[in-house]
Amino acid sequence: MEMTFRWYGANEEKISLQEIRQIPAMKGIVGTLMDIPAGEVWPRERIKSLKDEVEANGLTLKVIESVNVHDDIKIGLPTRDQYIENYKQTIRNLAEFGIEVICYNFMPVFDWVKSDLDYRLDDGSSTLAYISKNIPTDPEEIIRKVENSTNNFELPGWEPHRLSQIKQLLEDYKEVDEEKLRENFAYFLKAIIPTCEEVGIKMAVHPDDPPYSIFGLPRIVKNRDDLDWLCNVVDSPSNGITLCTGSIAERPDNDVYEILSEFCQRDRIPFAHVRNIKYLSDNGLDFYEAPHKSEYGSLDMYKILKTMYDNGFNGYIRPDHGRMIWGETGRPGYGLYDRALGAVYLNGIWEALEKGASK
Ligand SMILES: [Mn+2]
Repeated sequence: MEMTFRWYGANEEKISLQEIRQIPAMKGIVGTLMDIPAGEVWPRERIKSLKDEVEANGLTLKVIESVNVHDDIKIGLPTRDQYIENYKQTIRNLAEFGIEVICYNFMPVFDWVKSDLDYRLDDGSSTLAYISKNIPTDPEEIIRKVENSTNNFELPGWEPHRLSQIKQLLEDYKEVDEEKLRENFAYFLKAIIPTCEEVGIKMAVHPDDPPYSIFGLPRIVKNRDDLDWLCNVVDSPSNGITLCTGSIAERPDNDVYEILSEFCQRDRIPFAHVRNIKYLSDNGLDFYEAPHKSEYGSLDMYKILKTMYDNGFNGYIRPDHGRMIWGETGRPGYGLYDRALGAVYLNGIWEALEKGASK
């Protein structure tokens, strides 16, 4: 297991690499080139300078999150083949600089969705929440809502340029149901996984967040059976999962421990996001992102890490989101302090597991 921290790049961040390095036992950065639009090739020189910058600060760059998949690939338009070729070139370029894992997702139009980016907890901290009644029925309204609460940071998956064409995008997805989306996903994987095998990259799909359909758009990476489908459609160790405990558990009928156990055993989890969530309703559909420690949320973090440990997890891990605490302001979900606390807590559990096992 190697602990990592998501970092958006010097021009996109107020958190410095040096601050991240000072988090005890922090080893690596989960990096990105946020300004490169989906569909374009990531230039070698940009990857190199990111890697040099990260390494100059005593950290490693082995994981990228995300290389976004162009909508034409998800919709299945004839233009997809060029975008897939570009994606393959990006894979080759990243491998050349030692990248091992690429996190991505296959969600139509919207990446993650939350209703509240500044949800106040009793202790005065703020966090992200999903309260169904606060999700507008009009998708344009959720875009306005999110744009108004970003603290002027661009949020991953919420690229203003792309979402400014939301009407057209929704129109383009009109004929894409679950079956069609699955077909297009298989087409994409069959095209890129051989390249990944050739250069030693593992693709790691992030589960849908939330893991069910919203705004009438199909979602196909939402439960155990979907993950099983994914692993089988191209049966390769290069075709893996970013197991995000929070996203998977946003549907309480998903047994996050069982899913972790199965897909660790199948060696398909090269990267994990580990966070806790607190259910606010019996159906579990309303929740907020809780502090990492088990007692604050609805997930048992010890059981999560023990399941990973016992089933041979040897990939990269990061605390997923964090609250805003101690007066910090910044990109919602991605402050320094609470994510640092999360990383240290997860590392502590892992040390106990390792030492307990060697007794
Ligand atoms: Mn996640």
